[in-house]
Amino acid sequence: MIRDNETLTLLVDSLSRFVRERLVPAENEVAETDEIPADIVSEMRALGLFGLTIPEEYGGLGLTMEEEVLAAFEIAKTSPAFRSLIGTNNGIGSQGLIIDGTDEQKRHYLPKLASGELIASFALTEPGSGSDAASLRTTAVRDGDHYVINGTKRFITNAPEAGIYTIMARTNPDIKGSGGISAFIVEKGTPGLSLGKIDKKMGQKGAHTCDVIFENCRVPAANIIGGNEGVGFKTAMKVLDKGRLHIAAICVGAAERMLDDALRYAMERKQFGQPIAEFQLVQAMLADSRAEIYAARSMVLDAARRRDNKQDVSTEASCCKLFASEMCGRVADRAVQIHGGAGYVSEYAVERFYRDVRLFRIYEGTTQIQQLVIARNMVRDATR
Ligand code: COS
Repeated sequence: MIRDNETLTLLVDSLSRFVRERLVPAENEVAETDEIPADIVSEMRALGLFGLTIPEEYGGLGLTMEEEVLAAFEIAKTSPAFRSLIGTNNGIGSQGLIIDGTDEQKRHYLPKLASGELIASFALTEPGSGSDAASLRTTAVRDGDHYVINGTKRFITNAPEAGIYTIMARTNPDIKGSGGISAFIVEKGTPGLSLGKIDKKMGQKGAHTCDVIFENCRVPAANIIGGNEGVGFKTAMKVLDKGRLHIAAICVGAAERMLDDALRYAMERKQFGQPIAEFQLVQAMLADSRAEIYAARSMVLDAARRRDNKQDVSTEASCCKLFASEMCGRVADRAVQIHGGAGYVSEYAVERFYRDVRLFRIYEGTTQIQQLVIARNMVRDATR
């Protein structure tokens, strides 16, 4: 945790400079090669970006949620692929261990995740279970000191790069819903663990997803997160509460970048004898975007502070993910519109961002799942 404003400002400023000077100039290369250059990955490691949220005792920076979202606002002002590489170590890949892991599990894995020596990924989704996560069918059957895992996980971010996988599997086949699910850490190279081919996505080139396949994969029983069966679904939901807030912050940063690009273009581009930024119909798009970004930013900061104050922010995290990701989609659409024909060609970053940000309304819970969580919590709270 950064306890003083001066150090926090230094961190946010150095992130902002790194994004501007190193990442933005590399965006086209990443989009064309589908790879983040190795020297940039090394610099990200040296800056401590893989361990932003990992507690200091395990070698990370231990940022609070508020500090994390302030950092995320900056990191998101460039291609989401860069954020995605560090995102699983700071978020869904490591949080299961941080929130519910045993001391030994934390000591074993977290320092390597904080340094970026290991990449973590989070494997919940399956071919037959996406939004209905509790219906997952991957099984983990106890056999002596091991569990034998069988099943397939789908669209797993950073799976091709990962050294460890947080996976949710059913340890009790008699319980069809969430209570039969447990969370495990599975290491790369474990016999029976293999990967599918890398998915060809609409956007986010440089961020890789693929299937993770388990065929009689024997995992030590010591690798069950927290040491207890049957609580893996709750671990996953707690991880997602935090992850959704983080993604909402990313939506704010990405929208700010697109609006900056659109504003600059509108001030340079002349039609009917004057910059198009002087036209009120263009101004309306700029102003609506500014107002919506401000609203999302304020929501995210408020929810982050509440989480730091140990409040249950399941509802607020879903509100933030819902509003910020939809807002980001609207800003992307307006930014393309302001660019006109230029917004439809790849010479301008906005064409790429338009495709990249489409994912924000889908992953870590679709907009419709956020609506469902919010409304369910409202009904539950009203009947208490
Ligand atoms: N924190 C802690 N516990 C939670 C929780 C949370 N945020 N949300 C749910 N739980 C608990 C519930 O309290 C319940 O516990 P009990 O059985 O002890 O009462 C249990 O988990 C099951 O919850 P619920 O009944 O709400 O589960 P459902 O199957 O009805 O659905 C949704 C839950 C739809 C919200 C869940 O499946 C979901 O988030 N789906 C989207 C998955 C997703 O985001 N996927 C993206 C891919 S991962 S990047």
